[in-house]
Amino acid sequence: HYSFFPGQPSWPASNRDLTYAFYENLTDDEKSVFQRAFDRWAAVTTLTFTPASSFATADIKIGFFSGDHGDGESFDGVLGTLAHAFAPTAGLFHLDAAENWVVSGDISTSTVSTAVDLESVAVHEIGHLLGLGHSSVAGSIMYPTISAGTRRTELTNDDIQGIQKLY
Ligand code: TQI
Ligand code: ZN
Ligand code: ZN
Repeated sequence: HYSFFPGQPSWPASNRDLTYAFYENLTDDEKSVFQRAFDRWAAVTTLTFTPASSFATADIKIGFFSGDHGDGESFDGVLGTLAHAFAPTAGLFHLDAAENWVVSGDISTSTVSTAVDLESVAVHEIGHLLGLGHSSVAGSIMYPTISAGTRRTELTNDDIQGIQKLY
């Protein structure tokens, strides 16, 4: 079953058209992975996600960081922690720059044993950004573990029921 953060924080009804921006320049392929991940949640809620006109005013800030990057949650190199995102309305989504991120193409044919599918992680972390905690339903987007080398990007009924309680 789905869960929420303590106190069930969510984005307020006055701000359901959320904007996002990146700490650094990303390739168009990378940017489209994040937009696709946002679109999956937008499809089942009243939320919208649009690139921000300026970084400073963005609701959601996304970037790649290494090791200790100043928020008390250090990254740990290849595998282990892949990414983290904070509960609403912090809007911070950080990815471990040390991972062998698969941006496009088929992770199941990757020859890199430590490959991690960027879109799968993005869909999961956006769930956290929007207020979902972990789910006990194996195979759901918000299940806390994923098998290495797999892709998991489709919301399940459990993810949809959870997010629709919030939005
Ligand atoms: N990062 C953890 C996660 O996002 C960080 C974390 C642990 C966390 N407990 C939390 C974040 C509670 C919010 C609330 O779950 S991770 C997966 C999965 C990670 C793991 O790097 O371990 C995915 C990131 F589910 F596949 F194991 C993304 Cl998809
Ligand atoms: Zn961080
Ligand atoms: Zn998680």
